[in-house]
Amino acid sequence: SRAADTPDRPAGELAEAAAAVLRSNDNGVTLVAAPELYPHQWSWDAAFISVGLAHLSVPRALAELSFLVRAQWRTGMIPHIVFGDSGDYFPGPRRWRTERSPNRPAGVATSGICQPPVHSIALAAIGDVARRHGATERRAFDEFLRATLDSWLAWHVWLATARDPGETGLFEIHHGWESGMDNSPRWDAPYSRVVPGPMEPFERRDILHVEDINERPTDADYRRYIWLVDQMAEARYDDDVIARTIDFRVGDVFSSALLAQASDVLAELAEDIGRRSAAEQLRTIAARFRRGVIEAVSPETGLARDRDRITGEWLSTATIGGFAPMLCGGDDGILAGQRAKLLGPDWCGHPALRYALVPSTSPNDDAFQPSRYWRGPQWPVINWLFAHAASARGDAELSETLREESLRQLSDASFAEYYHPFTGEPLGSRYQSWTAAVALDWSA
Ligand code: 9WN
Repeated sequence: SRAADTPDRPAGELAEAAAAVLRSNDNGVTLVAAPELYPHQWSWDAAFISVGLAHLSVPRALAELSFLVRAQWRTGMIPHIVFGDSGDYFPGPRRWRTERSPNRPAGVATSGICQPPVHSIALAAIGDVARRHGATERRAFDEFLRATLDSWLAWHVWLATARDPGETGLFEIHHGWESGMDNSPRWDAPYSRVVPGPMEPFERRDILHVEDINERPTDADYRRYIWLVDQMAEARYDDDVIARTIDFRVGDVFSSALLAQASDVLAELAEDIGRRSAAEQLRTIAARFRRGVIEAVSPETGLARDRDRITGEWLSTATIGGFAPMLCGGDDGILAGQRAKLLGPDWCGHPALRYALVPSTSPNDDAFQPSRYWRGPQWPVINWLFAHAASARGDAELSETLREESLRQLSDASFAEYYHPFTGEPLGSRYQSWTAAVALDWSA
């Protein structure tokens, strides 16, 4: 275990508190993403959560991923929500209407879209913990890997085909929720062109579970979110029909970088168990998306850009999406420039920041809003992703800086969903599972 005491709370105590959150968010079957706001299993949350759980029990961590894999669609898609039996969340299964699709999984209710493909990154991290824990956990990990490799492969292949049929190297998302960064300014321009028509009324539930509704997306945002859900239900979740008819089609640079990174990691795991041709297939996917990410870097700003597929426009708001190359690599010059920028005054080095961590939007960008969700606040899981990728690249200095600053931020033990970048105040949900999970990984 690493030696690191935070000024406010010793790492051991923080780890204990984080473990207690994970235990209390376990509903006996799966971990809810958050006790009140998100009472179901979310796809990318489950990946981060499983990394935290591995420190408590590798089999429990693997069970979390099994539960998710059981909900995989016949197309290969891993759905963004796996619904439990109860829980006050909108939109629930009744609005998603995924029963209209012949490709939905049997015996489990899910949403009909995906989230960023971080699962193999988590899987490899669990493998590292399993190796340290000894033969029994190592064996459990190997068995799980053999049993699920084809599922993870199918998931990556689906993203690379259904979502990037033209082999552009950026896969397409059809909803801001698919990016995991729902109302990020990344999506302002494409969402401005989504104009909802008459629709079945709905009632938001999210605003009942936060202290201040200004920490959440607006009602106008939600109308667009649900409009897109209705469009997909109308298309019976047929990938080809959706690609032709949906009002939101954007090449997502951050998720494409994660796909490249995760495909490389999964290729290594595949090799470990003698699956050579799977490994080769995954390396081809990794190479395509790494290229796509590097090609998306703006020569003017040095930041990577998303691309609106309907208008062809590059989207260049200064958000965390811009640092996608720092996840997947691919060009040393670009990486060196990005590293300097990340630590500079527009980002982690901004003088007003309470903790030197990556804010979701640059405080110097016009779209920046310090307490509204993905428009400014700092998200611990995102900082974990950057720290983890830096460490894998051999940049221990960056990885340690982000870890130490994050542990200071997290030392209030509120395990908030996101934090005010200037005051350090916890925002959104409290006792959010993935926040507890990364706190545990950083302090275990
Ligand atoms: C919609 C669960 C999820 C995260 C997302 C985050 C938020 C949902 C919502 O919560 O999104 O999927 O209702 O706002 O944006 O990244 O996975 O924690």
